Amino acid sequence: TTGVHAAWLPPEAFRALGSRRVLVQGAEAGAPAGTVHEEVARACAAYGGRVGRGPGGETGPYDLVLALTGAGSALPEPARAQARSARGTLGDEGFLLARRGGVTVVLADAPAGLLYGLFHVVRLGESAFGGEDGGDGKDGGDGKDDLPAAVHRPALRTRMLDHWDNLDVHPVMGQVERGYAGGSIFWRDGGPRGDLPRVRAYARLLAAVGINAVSVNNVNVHAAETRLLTERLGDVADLADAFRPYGIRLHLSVNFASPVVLGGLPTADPLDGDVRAWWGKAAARVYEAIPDFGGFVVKADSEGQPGPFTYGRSHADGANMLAEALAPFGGEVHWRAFVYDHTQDWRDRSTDRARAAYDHFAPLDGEFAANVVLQVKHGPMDFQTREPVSPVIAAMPATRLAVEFQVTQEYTGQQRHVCYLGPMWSEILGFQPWGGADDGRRTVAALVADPAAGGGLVAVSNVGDDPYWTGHPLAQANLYAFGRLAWAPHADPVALLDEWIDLTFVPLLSRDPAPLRRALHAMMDGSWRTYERYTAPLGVGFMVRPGHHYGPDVDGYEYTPWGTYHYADRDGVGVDRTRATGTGYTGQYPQPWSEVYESQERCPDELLLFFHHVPYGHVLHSGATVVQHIYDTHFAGADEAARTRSHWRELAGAGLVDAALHARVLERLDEQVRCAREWRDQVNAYFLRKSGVPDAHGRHIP
Ligand code: GCW
Repeated sequence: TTGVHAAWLPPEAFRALGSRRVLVQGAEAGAPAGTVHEEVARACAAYGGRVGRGPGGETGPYDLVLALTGAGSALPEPARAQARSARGTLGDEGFLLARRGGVTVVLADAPAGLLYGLFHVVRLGESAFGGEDGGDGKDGGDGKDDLPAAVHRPALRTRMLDHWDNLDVHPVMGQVERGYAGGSIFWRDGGPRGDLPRVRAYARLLAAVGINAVSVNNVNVHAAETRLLTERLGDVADLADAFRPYGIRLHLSVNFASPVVLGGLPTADPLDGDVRAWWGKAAARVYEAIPDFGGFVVKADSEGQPGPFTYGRSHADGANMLAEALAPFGGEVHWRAFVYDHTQDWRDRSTDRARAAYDHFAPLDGEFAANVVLQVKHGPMDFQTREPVSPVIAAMPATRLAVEFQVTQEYTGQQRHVCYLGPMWSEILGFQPWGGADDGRRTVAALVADPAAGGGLVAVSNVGDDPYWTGHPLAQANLYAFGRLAWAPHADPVALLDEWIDLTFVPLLSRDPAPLRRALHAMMDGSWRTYERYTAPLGVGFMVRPGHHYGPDVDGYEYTPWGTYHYADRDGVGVDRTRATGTGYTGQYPQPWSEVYESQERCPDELLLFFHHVPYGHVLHSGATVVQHIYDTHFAGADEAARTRSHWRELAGAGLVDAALHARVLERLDEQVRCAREWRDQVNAYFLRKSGVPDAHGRHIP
């Protein structure tokens, strides 16, 4: 759509494909295979290639064949033989890629696979055709640029984005809750925004990174949004129509109290017959309008949202009731595990917010219906810059679990700071809840990928109606990396950054991209750790300004009811979550972590203050005392932020990135540098004052 940045799908990224002779077989199977033909036709029109869709070779011979394995004898060789042997092995979304005798072949058993195969070819660029030279398809089949057949399948079945979008501007949260990229691309003034081309453009970007599910409204379901399930269903169906061609199923966040609010029933008790019947009818109406509807997302009994507790029922009762309504249609319930007491007294050291999800849900393991997915935030608190992996993930073997990330950077710089989250997510996905036992095969990624039990990966989207989609143009990389990691959790996040650079910037360049690549890596590879250095230290979390959560306020949440304390006093800092003397949270982990985290000596430095309250003079593994570490990292982090800006400044006028984009990023970097200094000074001054320990290097602490 015009006026909107093309992100990782600029037309130029289709040059290699668009200048070839391409056969698309199977487009007639409908969405999303038809999309493949449309994409190829557009690329060929732009770059002089030709596209055929029929059997025979009317525009052949072909450089690229994209086909369903079922196409059989309608395919030219070598695709025909390959289709014969691959047929039935590729799954709903997988594809095979091979190159033989100058022909690149992409085969899929099902239409979605063909679409993912197409975008894979786009990512490969010239190398899909044998590289920069000699890959013109006229090599006479001497085999020198053959590629052995490789099968690609998504590791996770569900790869989902949740939008926290409201229909209208919410008085406190704005339109998109924790949104840092403007208004919603779906809604405006209480109704549909009506820009379906923009929604399609979004769907296309998501398909290109493998996302296959989206929820289009906030998990805090306010009055108007409650009606998306009923009166506004037509608007939801319009969105589903825009997502469908890209293989993306639409979901809705629903209000647990809907039977009361919408249905006029006296109760929303999940065991009440009328309530169950109401949900059954509601689900049937949804599927009439949207036959491939994905299901419901539910935040219940959490931060004031209604839920089964009102009726003395459990989360399993609530989730299973909705599951029963959706089951006849193949829908799923994403029930969120983000449940805790937000009316705590800071003096009460026996209540620990970190314990809450496990305490609520682990006892329910095995009680959830087969089409319920329990959606668990990756950490026990709330999307902090550094948290341990949630113990819930290892505690519910008989429950389908999805892990939730936050691409929108609520606590990681709010899309004003450069903070590439790929490395954080990759650490989480690679975490071994049972340590090296079981040969270390059971990682978080493996748990959510399990074909029978895995619920996949979900993230809160960072997109809005901003011309760059994400407010900060470089925050596009987070969305890109999330999708790619949900497809291939073991991918190297730095390599994903290269993919993103190669698609977003490089195709637009006629000059050497190396300086741009170097600058972006210098700015982004370590940006999460940089952000960590100048914000809350050693895993203790928060220290943000209450309400909007941007910028430093060390004691901002210290005396509030939210359960997010650091307990700093004149002697020390940190939360004692041990079994021996603290809240007992460490006992929620299996071995070896329950022992590792319990021990001040063995606990990793970066999580020390999450698990332990220690004196300022406590010596870390790094050799520094806690208070000196705080000073050192805050000076270093703020300096690194300034260096990040220098790298970007050096690109000015070099013609490597568009001038408007350069200006937008620079404006954000100015704010990052300012804010990083503010963090440095507030945190350092706070701990200097509390501890009375001067900086060993005598640096000025204002
Ligand atoms: O992180 C907190 C946010 C809330 C959000 C909540 C949740 C949508 O501050 O804005 O509500 O988490 O995940 O439900």
